[in-house]
Amino acid sequence: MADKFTHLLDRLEQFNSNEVVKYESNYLRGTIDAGLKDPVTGSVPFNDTLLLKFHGIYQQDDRDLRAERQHRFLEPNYQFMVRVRIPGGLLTKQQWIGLDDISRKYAERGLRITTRQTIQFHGIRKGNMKKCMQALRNIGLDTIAACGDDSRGVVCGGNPMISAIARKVQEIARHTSQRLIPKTGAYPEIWYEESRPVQPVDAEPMYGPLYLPRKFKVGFVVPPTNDIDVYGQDVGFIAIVQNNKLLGFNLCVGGGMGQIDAREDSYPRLAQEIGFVQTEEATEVAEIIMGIQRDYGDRQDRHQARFKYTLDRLGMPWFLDELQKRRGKPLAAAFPVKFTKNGDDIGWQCGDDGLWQGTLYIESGRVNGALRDQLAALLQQYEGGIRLTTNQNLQLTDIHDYALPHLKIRLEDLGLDTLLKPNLQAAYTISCVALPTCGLAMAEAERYLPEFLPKFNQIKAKYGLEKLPITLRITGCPNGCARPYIAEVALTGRAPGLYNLYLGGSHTGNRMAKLYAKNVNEMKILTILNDLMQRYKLLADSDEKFGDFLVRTTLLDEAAAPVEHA
Ligand code: SRM
Ligand code: SF4
Repeated sequence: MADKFTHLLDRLEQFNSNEVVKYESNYLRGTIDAGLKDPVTGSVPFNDTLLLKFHGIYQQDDRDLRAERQHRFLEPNYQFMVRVRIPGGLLTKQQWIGLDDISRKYAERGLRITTRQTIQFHGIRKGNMKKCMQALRNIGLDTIAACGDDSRGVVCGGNPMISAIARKVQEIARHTSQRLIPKTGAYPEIWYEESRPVQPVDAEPMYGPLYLPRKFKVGFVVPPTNDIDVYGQDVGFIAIVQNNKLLGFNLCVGGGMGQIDAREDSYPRLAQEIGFVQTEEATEVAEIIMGIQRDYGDRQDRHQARFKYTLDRLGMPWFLDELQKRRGKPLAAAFPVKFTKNGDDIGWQCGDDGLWQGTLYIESGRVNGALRDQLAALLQQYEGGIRLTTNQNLQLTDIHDYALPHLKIRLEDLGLDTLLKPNLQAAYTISCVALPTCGLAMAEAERYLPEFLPKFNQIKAKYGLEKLPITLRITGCPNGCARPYIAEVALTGRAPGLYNLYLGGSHTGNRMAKLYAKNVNEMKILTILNDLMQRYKLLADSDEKFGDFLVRTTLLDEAAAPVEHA
């Protein structure tokens, strides 16, 4: 095995400390098992916190309680976030019921639908971790590579319930996820307590003992809806459909949203379309590109380790050449592609197979309290499937004509019908988790959205813009978990109550937004938006999107040097 990776192992001494932790972990085992059994602390040793990520788990602590516990000389309120692997967001009804059950038994704050269409649990205690993971296995789910330096949950847009093409793309996304996950036996050993077979010589044939330099994200999308924000993925596949047949995919590479305000050499980046691959080549191409990033990604500086930086450092001609060498042939030319929208179609839709689906708006993806109970009650008499979206919403899928009237009545009886017709803006708005669980949050996001959104809507209403969809994203820090830098309007947290305001991304997610004002509070943000929407009302072309208007009328030039207001 090692031979395949000597080019990396020979340089281990030059690499950052995470690389050494991975190398010494015996393929992600570390001392995780022993740490879970230590009753003295609610935490696990530091190195194991790094390894746990590959198992889909983050050690966190409740930040609302930090100061008080410190004052009382107590250790932080340690708890774990568990992220499930649900490629393409597809679940059966039984799986949802199982997830709901896990959330009640082991988690706090219910279930959280993420911006990569999976479920996260928050607040799981160390002593419950194995039970949680085994309960997931019992419903046919796992958390492998949901976090960590590996290929993360593969996202798939285009709504597989609506067309045969999208269903095919969904299958490829699932297959790709399966192919790209680590193959180490550590996962079943630790979580399911399966006995350890003799370690194969090639324990990680694709990854090797150092895995990837950083996270790696793959997504599939079916135009005309760019619901997954394909240009924000490390590797994106855009379905090309002709005469109702899936020809293959335009390939785009090098997207990424993360940035650190303190580092000028960090930046969000749009993926570039570089060519076309046949349908049956997609998974292999994803694997090849992952291999290139494994071999050439920066393993010294983790802040420069994402694939987008590898591309910018080594150059696109180099990358295309390397890809061609590894594939044995060049890419075909990309097809012209047009996206016309983003977000989800909330409400009812009928697929080409005559089955219905209802998309429910879930604010910030949080399913807890009454909503969790209402959905649980609904599922008691429900025969369809479930799909989670990258806009944090939940779809009821595969509903036959004959079942629809009854389902509509049940939704009404349970008070869930309102989620099928929220305010239009809601469908274009997402926020990340942020406080109290996210260790990197500098400001509120999920808990701020319910305050901010009505105020945003009030301004829209003042200028009669209720029917104008504007992609709006809020994050608690610059990391960009709600993909803010491609939104028409975005707030990224800087400090409690203060945000950077980004404006002018395209509605379809293929143009970057620009930093308009730095460190602004709510009053300033609302004043700026009020001013811009007033101008939009007066000057916009008919059907012009808000982001396009800001760019066309060069209002964004004002931001050449973003205003600092703190
Ligand atoms: Fe994220 C780190 C939550 C999608 C970029 N993200 C985190 C952590 C794990 C914080 C940490 O490292 O300690 C957050 C856990 C919060 C919590 O308490 O749950 C977190 N990210 C999320 C989720 C749950 C946001 C949400 O509200 O839904 C999303 C889970 C997706 C999933 O199911 O896999 C989530 N994160 C994203 C996305 C969007 C996407 O992938 O489409 C991005 C931008 C795309 C990208 O990766 O470039 C994103 N998360 C980051 C980054 C910045 C990475 C970088 O390149 O610099 C971090 C920080 C890091 O990795 O160092 C981060
Ligand atoms: Fe946490 Fe920042 Fe991601 Fe929000 S954007 S979840 S605050 S890392």
